[in-house]
Amino acid sequence: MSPHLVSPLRISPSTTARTTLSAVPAALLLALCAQAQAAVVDVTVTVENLAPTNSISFAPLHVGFNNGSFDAFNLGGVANPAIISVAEGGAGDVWQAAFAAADPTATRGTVGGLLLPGASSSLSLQVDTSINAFFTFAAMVVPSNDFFIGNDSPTEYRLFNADGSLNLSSITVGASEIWDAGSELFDPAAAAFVGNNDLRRDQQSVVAFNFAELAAFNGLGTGAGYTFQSNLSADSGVYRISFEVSPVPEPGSYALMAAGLLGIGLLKRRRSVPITDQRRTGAPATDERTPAAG
Ligand SMILES: [Ca+2]
Ligand SMILES: [Ca+2]
Repeated sequence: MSPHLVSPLRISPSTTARTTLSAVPAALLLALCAQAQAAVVDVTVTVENLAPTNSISFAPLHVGFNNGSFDAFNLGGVANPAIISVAEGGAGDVWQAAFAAADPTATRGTVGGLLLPGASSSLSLQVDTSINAFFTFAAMVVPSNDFFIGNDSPTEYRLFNADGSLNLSSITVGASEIWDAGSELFDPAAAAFVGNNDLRRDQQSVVAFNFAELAAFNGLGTGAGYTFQSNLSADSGVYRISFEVSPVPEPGSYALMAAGLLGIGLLKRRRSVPITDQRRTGAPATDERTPAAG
């Protein structure tokens, strides 16, 4: 075999080691940190009640960043216990439990308290955008017996793109998008916020759009002290949900960063060794930090 074919393969072990040490930590650090930051983000959810003064208020908003598999209700279908727990009392405990069972890796939460007309509230959550690209929400409308806002299709709001960036910055709900769960009969005496919420009577109907019935509460005193006046039309905006994201490094990327810095530190230490050896052997030093002559 000709020496010309063999010699290019004669790379000394030390050269190989140095090349690997210098190239890998930095490249790996950058690549994996970028990946971690793209997947997990800090999301601030801000909710605003856009309804006119003295009109509808809202119970706390239940939210879930999810994989698009949890479907809480259907237009024209009989309301299930999950959406009834939102629509009739606002607590949403069954909704949260059903969500967790259907999609165990979803990030769920509840934003704010009672949201009066003109008020706003925020909540921040860490979301893995690679598995929870979709957003689902539900809140009771008060006063009502069983009215709520929420998304029928679990894939209606894709919040994140494949690269982790925000696909939409806000969702605005109009009065014409308010739902009647069809589970509790209309009765001001039994309606939350204006009556005794424990006096419910079965309606045995289905989920349907309905905001006009809210005007039947006009003139009643609410739990917050104002006298209710619906003042809603079909094109009234009643609720806005806004999203802001900022990157959050995962704990794993901190460990990786430390490993990368350690690797670079070791490399610098290795490179400093020949200079030290030169001093010990009396060879001319290549730096200028030589001791002053006595
Ligand atoms: Ca549905
Ligand atoms: Ca009803």
